[in-house]
Amino acid sequence: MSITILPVEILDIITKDLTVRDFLALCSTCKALHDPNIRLDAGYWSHVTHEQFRLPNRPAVEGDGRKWQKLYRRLQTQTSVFTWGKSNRGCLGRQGHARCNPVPLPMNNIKELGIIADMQCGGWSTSFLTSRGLLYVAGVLDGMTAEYAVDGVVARLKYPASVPDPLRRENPNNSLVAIRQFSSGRNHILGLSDSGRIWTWKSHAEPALQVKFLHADTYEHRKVTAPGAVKQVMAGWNFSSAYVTGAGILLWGVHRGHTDPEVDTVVLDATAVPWTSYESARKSDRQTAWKTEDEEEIVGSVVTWVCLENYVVFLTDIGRIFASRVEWDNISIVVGNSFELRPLRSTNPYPTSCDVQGSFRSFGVFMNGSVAVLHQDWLDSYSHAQCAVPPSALIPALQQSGVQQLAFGDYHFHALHSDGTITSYGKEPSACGALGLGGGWNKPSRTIRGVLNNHDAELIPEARQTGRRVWFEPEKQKWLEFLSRGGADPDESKERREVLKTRGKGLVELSEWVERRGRNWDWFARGDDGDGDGEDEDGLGAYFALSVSAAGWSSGALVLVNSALTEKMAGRGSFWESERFPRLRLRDGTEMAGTIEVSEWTA
Ligand SMILES: *[C@@H]1O[C@H](CO)[C@@H](O)[C@H](O)[C@H]1NC(C)=O
Ligand SMILES: *[C@@H]1O[C@H](CO)[C@@H](O)[C@H](O)[C@H]1NC(C)=O
Ligand SMILES: *[C@@H]1O[C@H](CO)[C@@H](O)[C@H](O)[C@H]1NC(C)=O
Ligand SMILES: CC(=O)N[C@H]1CO[C@H](CO)[C@@H](O)[C@@H]1O
Repeated sequence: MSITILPVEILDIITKDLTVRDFLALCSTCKALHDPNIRLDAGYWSHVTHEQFRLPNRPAVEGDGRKWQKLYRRLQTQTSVFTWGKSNRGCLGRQGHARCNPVPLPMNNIKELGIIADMQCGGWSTSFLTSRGLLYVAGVLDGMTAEYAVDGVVARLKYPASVPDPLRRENPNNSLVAIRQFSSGRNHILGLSDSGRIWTWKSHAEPALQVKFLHADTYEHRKVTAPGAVKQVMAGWNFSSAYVTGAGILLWGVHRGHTDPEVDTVVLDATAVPWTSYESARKSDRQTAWKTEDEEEIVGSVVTWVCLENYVVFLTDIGRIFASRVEWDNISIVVGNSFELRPLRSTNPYPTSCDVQGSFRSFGVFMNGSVAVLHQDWLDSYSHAQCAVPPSALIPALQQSGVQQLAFGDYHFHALHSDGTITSYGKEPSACGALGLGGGWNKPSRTIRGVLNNHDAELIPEARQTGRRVWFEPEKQKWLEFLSRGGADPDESKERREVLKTRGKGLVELSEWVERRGRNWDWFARGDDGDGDGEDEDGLGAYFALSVSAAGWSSGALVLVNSALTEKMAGRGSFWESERFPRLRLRDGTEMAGTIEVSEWTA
């Protein structure tokens, strides 16, 4: 019997244990194994990419083997963290205290830390995980305290003296401290180690505490399917949670106030969220394992969940979404009954790419390519009156547009799409730049993107149709300034540019035109030479975002930067300098003022 007749799923199990070098060697042994179905198998490449770089697993993420292989290659050298929005106690990880930071810029001093696997924003911090399992933070965890950090400096999170220093990789106990997955709340961080231990931090200056539970045993070095294994941790606005196999989602308040340096563990009284402990069992007894005790509801087993300010919302493996209200009794958590959010139930019995993501007061539900964005107020109304999903939840730009991740700040949010782009929605308090759409504070270069600067800044509602992308290219910012000052012929465009002041008729079309032009930037920047000289051979472009995060009034993204391409583009200089301020035909059929020809729209 030949190995090549095995189905791909079986081959996956065999190849999973191979290093990339061995896998490639295997694939080059014969023609049958060199077949793209095997050589570019999505199962293998996504597994090895996640394992080796500690990339977080998100249910909504899909990709073919080719994409995963490209990511695998580029992750080795190209990760960078960009931040924007309000600079608050050093959370942007760069120097300076500008009140408005609408242009995404890379964080200082993180190149030498190695490959970045994940990044998240907290209320006053940006934290990130490296592929070695080390956690770092810029800013301070709790801005309600007198804690300060040095601007532009990142601190490595500390551990108690009783466990090894995670920098010493050769220590056999390193799995106790190397972080596999982490989560940032507003003012604290939770980490789950390779061994399955939960750590909690409340300050970058103090060592972590290990978390144990009074009424649920947890065990390390176990398969995640074994009872007592910790599968995932999730930090909420002001509480913590973990999924413990057999016990379900456990909640506890943020632990504060230990001063004894000898103490390395806290034992907490956690509260289980009802209906979250059912396990998916073997096919034959699936149904019984999945049902509530009184057999009233079929729940399924938890795939993932989010912690909002007042709710926990969880997704199960049969594509159903449930919510439970979180109440406080002084500092203890009391959790209400779980109830299904029926309007979110898929009409398809086998929905794909299901996920739920969110924080603070908003969350998004992903189901087979469509995404609903909801506020926790809707959960209040639904629990009283079973109301339908409001039509405004279905933002056109987020439907069937490959959304893989949503990240919510207090008033703004972002979507990460499968092509590595990020779009922005909502508003910026104090016009702080949290949308990341570039331009200068209160300048036409912001208005031209559809950001209306008053005391707060808000995106025009029409931008929800196609979205407004965050631009990482420095040249695009220069182009924005150039264009909004009038382009090549400021006198000729004077009358047309009035729309940037009046914000009246024509602004919708103008900002959409600028958006489309920006989306085709790589093509313009490279010109017509079509030399195919290989800088972008993987087709991921100059900037490819792997994840996005937001909290409060700021945001960040983990981005792969192809420096060969960025240098090439920068080398082309201001190739746009003969460009005029566009003259557009408007939706009502009229044309903008001016004498030049009506501008073409980019596809
Ligand atoms: C590893 O941890 C165990 C249990 O905590 C301890 O007994 C042992 O001394 C540790 N080994 C090292 C090398 O730190
Ligand atoms: C809340 O709990 C803390 C700590 O247990 C206690 O000191 C305080 O008195 C409690 N407050 C109320 C209002 O019960
Ligand atoms: C957590 O936040 C909620 C909602 O803002 C608040 O009602 C509650 O008192 C907070 N709990 C603690 C312990 O701070
Ligand atoms: C199972 C299912 O409903 N799949 C659909 C998901 O959405 C894509 C894109 O719209 C459809 O092509 C699939 O049929």
